[in-house]
Amino acid sequence: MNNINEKKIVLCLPARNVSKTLHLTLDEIPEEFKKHIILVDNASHDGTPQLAREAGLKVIEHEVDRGYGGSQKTLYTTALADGADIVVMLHPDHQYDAKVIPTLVKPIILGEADAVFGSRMLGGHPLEGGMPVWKYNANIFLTAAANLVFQRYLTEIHSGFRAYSRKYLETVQFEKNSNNFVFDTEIIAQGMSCKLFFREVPIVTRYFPEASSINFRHSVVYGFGILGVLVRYMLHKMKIRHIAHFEAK
Ligand SMILES: Nc1nc2c(ncn2[C@@H]2O[C@H](COP(=O)(O)OP(=O)(O)O)[C@@H](O)[C@H]2O)c(=O)[nH]1
Ligand SMILES: [Mg+2]
Repeated sequence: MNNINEKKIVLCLPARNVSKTLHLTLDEIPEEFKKHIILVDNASHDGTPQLAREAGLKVIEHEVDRGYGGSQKTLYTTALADGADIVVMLHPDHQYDAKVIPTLVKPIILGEADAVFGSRMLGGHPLEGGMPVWKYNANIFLTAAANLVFQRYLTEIHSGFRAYSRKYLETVQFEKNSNNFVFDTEIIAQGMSCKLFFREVPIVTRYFPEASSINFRHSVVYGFGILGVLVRYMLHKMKIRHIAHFEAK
């Protein structure tokens, strides 16, 4: 089993008010990856679920806001129940180039990695792509802190464009993670703790008004949330405090 036709690849789209960008995102997905797409709508009020259904996607609605992390929990639980071998998280806000999906899933198909992240840092031109300078600096600082704590090297821990193997999602306790944006860091910490293998592929950066809702104040809260995960990971690894959700299922 090392060919794309033998693997069930399910695209997972966490969505909140993406009516302006959904079609732009879908149009970039290569044809052979359009078979299995799930969109979890997190209490949108701009008609996102209807639009997604019309586009032929499997749609699950959170009528009450359950957060970005909560949306991923529903997505991965559904994808695993649907028999996914590989899950790709793609933001439907057109921030990431879906044409890269074949490159993203390849190391998992080849059995070389359990998780593959699109990295804007590896892409080389995050500032030219419009990433604000303060975000660039925070990204470098938080990724460096994560590399120190995990003792593994990644160029970016904030990517919203990721592929996970079934094994990854069956190993880590992602259901126990937070319902907000810190979910993305917690799921990495769990994979590190369970000694799973990571890979990165270069991606370009896109910034435009609809691409990011997180303002400076929320980013500071998010940054401290990430540092909190790193501290808890360290305490767990040093056996000072046992944190059950860093263990394998
Ligand atoms: N902001 C926000 N985005 C959500 C939520 N649930 C799902 N999403 C989706 O998560 C993705 C990332 O959100 P975004 O605000 O663009 O974050 P950023 O790109 O990391 O700054 C987008 O595709 C949103 O539509 C939520 O509760 N809040
Ligand atoms: Mg975004």
